[in-house]
Amino acid sequence: MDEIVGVNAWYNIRAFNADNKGVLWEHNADVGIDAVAVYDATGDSIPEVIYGDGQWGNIYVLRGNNGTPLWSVANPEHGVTNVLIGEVDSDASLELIWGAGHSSTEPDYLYIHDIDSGMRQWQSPEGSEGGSQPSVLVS
Ligand SMILES: [Ca+2]
Ligand SMILES: [Ca+2]
Ligand SMILES: [Ca+2]
Repeated sequence: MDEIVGVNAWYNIRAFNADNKGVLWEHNADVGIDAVAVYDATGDSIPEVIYGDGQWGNIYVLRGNNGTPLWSVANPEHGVTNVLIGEVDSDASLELIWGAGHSSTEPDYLYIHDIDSGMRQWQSPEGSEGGSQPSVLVS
């Protein structure tokens, strides 16, 4: 069964059944939603829904088939520019990557979090402030 994930103006994520357009599940955010993406975060080929709070808060991972929260990571900066999950360092563990700080006057950062260890693996150095948003390429 295919699913469609939609974000409803800031506070609400809904997943729809792509066949009959019925609502599969719904998730209400606490602080507002800045970025949403769909990736497999657990390595089982079943997609999860990833979203980031609109202000200081967390990145959350929800089960794609029923919206159950799996885990979250604290975001040390303001807002989430974008979020993705990929294997970026060939260590056989997936990474969660997000950009933050774009919506504040403080510097912007790019964070890489190792999912298996639950530890932050990398953060972009100070001084990356500027108009351009961070970008990542994952092959
Ligand atoms: Ca999965
Ligand atoms: Ca990795
Ligand atoms: Ca890693």
